[in-house]
Order: sequence, then structure tokens, then C-alpha cells
Amino acid sequence: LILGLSLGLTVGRRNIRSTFFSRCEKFKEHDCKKLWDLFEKAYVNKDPCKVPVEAYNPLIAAAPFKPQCNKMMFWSKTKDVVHGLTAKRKDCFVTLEDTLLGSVLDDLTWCGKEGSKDTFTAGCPEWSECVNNPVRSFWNRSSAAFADVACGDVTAMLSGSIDTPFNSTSNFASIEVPRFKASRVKKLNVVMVIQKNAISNCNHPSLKNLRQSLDTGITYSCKDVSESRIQECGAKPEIACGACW
Ligand code: ZNA
Repeated sequence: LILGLSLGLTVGRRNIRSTFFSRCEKFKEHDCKKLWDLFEKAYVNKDPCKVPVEAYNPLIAAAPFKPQCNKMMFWSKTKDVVHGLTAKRKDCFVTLEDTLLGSVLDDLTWCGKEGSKDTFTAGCPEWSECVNNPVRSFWNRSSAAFADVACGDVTAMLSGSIDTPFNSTSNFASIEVPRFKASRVKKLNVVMVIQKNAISNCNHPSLKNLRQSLDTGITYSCKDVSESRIQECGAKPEIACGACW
């Protein structure tokens, strides 16, 4: 029992450095030691509520997001469905969490402390406790950089299971959509994920705000797609990307 408990702990939040390296090494083209050093510099020895988005500029500059036209996938409140799909259909879609930095840091918590050289994974600020916390600033900075390189037809999976599928306070609305530029992005295809007991769909009034926030020249479309259809696309590699829904 004790072994099981300590193993659970070790796997769950085993020092973040080893998780960082083992995830990073799956991407061959990068110097993981250099990336770890730049990552640490962003928050180590700082008050964990005083890490601005800019702190991650050097890290992102060292592992820039590359444009993957017609495959880039954004999401809000649909994380599990989206990653269930992209894990199996990398030929069709790429999310931020499928990129080097996004995959290395997904689902991790980290922070530093003033006067310490260490990285902590417990006792860090909650997401909303302070805006400039190390985790939130990383995701804000990296989602901005990922959206900056969006091109061609872009897909966004929004949830039909919540009151307001396009919420102005989400990262998708506040950080990503404003960075889609008509010079690069041709079209935004919204996929409304319809689960059983869905309460909204493509007719939801909040989607009018989405249309209105798009840069002039970007075409908008929205399609209601059942969760099972999305899973089917993941399960059947023979389905062409364009025929998933
Ligand atoms: N992989 C991530 O943890 C992550 C990714 C975190 C934040 C943003 N992103 C980008 S932005 C992602 O690639 C999507 O394209 C965009 C989604 O951001 P969103 O529109 O704000 O969607 P969401 O479902 O509300 O939040 C996304 C993730 O952010 C969640 O799964 C959480 O990991 C985290 N998060 C957001 N709000 C909170 C939160 N965690 C704790 N408390 C919160 N209030």
C-alpha cells in the first residue's frame, strides 16, 4: 500500500524536470537542456504572482510554433474530446498541446519562490488567484504565439454543453481569435461538440459575437457535430480529414 501510494505520488507529480525532459526528448529536433534552462528563467526566484507573459518570450523564441496551414485546431471547454481526436489524427489536426512546448507542459503546475533556486509543483497559485502566475502566463503567451501563426482554414471546437459556447473571458475569445489575421487565415470552421444533454449549438447568440470579432475577410462556418461522430473520425484513419464531419 505504501509503495502504491508513493508510486502514485511519484508518477503524478514526480519532479517536473524529469517529466519535462522525457516529454521533450520525443521531439528530436530540439535541445531540451537549453529549453529547460530558458523555462526555469521565466519563473525561478520570482514571486509566483509576478510572472508576466513576457517572461516566456525567450523560451518561445527558442522553440517557435511553426505554421501548419489547414490543420490548426483551437478549442474552448472541449479539451478531452479534442485531444482524444488529435492523438489519433495528427494527419488532420494539430493543437497547441501537440506542439513541443504545449505537450511538454500540458497538465503540469509549476512555480518558483523569491529567494529560492527551486521549482515547486505544490503550493503554487490557483489559475484565478492572481493573473500573473507562472502557469497561466505560459498558456497565455503560448496560445498567442500559436494563434499568430494560424493560417489557411482553421478549426475551433466549442462546447454545446455550456451556457455560452463563445465566452469573452475564455482564452480562445480574448487571446486567440483577435490574432487571426485575414492575410493568413482564410476561414474559421467552428465545430460545436454536441454531447447528450447539449444545451447550445451553432444557433447560440454568443456565436454572433464570434463572427463579429473576426478580422474582415475571414469566412466563418459552424457545424453541430455529435461527440460520437468526432470519436469515429479518431477511430477510423481511412476517413479523409475533410470528411470527418
Ligand atoms: N493546455 C492547457 O492547459 C491550456 C491551453 C491552458 C490555457 C489555454 N490553452 C490554449 S488557449 C488551448 O490550446 C486552447 O486553444 C485555448 C483554450 O483556452 P480557453 O478558451 O480559455 O478554454 P478553457 O477550456 O476554458 O481552458 C483551457 C485550459 O486552461 C483548461 O483545460 C485548464 O487547463 C486551463 N484553465 C482555464 N481556466 C481555468 C483553467 N484551469 C484552472 N482554473 C481555471 N479557471
